[in-house]
Amino acid sequence: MTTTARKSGGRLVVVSNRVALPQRSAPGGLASALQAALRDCGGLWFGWSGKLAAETAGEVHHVQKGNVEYATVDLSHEDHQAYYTGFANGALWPILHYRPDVVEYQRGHLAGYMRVNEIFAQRLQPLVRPADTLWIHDYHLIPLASILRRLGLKNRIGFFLHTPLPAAGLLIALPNHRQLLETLASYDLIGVHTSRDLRALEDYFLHEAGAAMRLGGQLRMPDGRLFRAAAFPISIDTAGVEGAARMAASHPEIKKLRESLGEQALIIGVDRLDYSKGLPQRFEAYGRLLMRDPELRRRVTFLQIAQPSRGSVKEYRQIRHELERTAGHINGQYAAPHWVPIRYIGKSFPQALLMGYYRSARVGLVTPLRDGMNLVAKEYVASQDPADPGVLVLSRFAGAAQELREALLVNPADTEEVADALQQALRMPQRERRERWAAMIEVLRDNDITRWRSTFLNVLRGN
Ligand code: GDG
Repeated sequence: MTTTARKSGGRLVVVSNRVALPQRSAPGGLASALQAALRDCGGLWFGWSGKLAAETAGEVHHVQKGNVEYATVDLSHEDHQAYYTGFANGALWPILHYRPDVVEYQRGHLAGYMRVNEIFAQRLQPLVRPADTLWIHDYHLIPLASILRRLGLKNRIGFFLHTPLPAAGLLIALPNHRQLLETLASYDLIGVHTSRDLRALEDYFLHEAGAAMRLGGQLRMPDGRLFRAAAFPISIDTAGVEGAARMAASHPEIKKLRESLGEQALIIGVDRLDYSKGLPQRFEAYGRLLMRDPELRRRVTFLQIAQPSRGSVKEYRQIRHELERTAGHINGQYAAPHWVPIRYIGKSFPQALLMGYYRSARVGLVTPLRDGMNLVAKEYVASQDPADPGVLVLSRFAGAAQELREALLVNPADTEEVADALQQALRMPQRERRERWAAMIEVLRDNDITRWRSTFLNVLRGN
């Protein structure tokens, strides 16, 4: 990718709702991968500054670091409310995660979402050069390419959806879905995580938007516009995570955790606090395990790290209270003076420490009701000690389940099944743990985050 990109002379322009500015410390795997892609051929990262101001995009803030420029704009309070809280996270996120019951649709929110996309496009357009390739990320920015095309941009533009995509039968529950989703046809390439998401996308375009499938997999819209869609399963910096987890073993915080556990086996969950992550069901499954397997009591501890997110959306505040209540309930029922069944922590930790926590855990419990990919599942696997690896219990409805076939796959809504899997994981002999882990780490070493971004950009650039 890199040599071809350099030859073509074009820069990469990444657009996402939030921008990982270079002065901020230790960006996550995706942000580092995008930064690396930008450095490869020089580029621009454009998006929201994360700040609220009197006016949306009154001015564009520029930061230059090496050959990469960061350009960010502020949002007005009203636009943030409509675009981000209202439409993106109040309507789109739930529908994309198969939760039409949670959708709070308002025409004014859709209008605000379209308005912010329009302003983003207006501010971005003068910064783009003719040979640049644009890569736009996620559900906040679906209509961006269609507006940029209207403003005259002829560049190659790709889109990657980080969430799942439900079948057309569900997507049509979103009011005005065609007004929004048909704008996807303005991209040259649409990337999704899995073949299931891809089928859903094709189904929508073939049966709702009047598109036709052409030989070679391109879709053709009734107005003649051609575009391509494909699955690109996102991944992690596998070697980086393996190294960080090895290093973390000697970190004082990790040692403290291990000492506090003594002989107990650790089950770990790490999630952004979100109703799509299946946390209440996970707690219930763990409670069930303790109820029916008294032998395990005091021999196991469940550590759940749940970083708060999107506090401006009502459902996120509700789930936080629900979890605190459930954890308290289970602890109240089973705890002993020297043992607490659930350690629930509602804050975030540095990445390096997380990898150490993963490595200390006999079981990684990753049970979202729906998840585009779920990078925690992949990080858990890559963090394990090859000589004595833990077991991944993984929801079938995480995109990661398509690749990590040797995990113990469960339906997260079936709390009996999850409790069974926990029992199996806690008693699994080392030989079997090693075999399962070896198969999974091979997948992750083969498809890491560098492979993901270079494959996407190669297809987009037609290399
Ligand atoms: C979206 C899609 C898709 C978690 N807690 C802390 C922390 N994390 C890091 C993890 C991991 C990342 O955040 C979470 O990624 P996930 O993939 O698990 O989930 P989402 O945030 O919902 O991501 C998802 C992803 O986009 C990529 O396309 O896989 O399906 O929903 O890397 O390690 N990081 C730090 N402190 C924490 O407490 N520093």
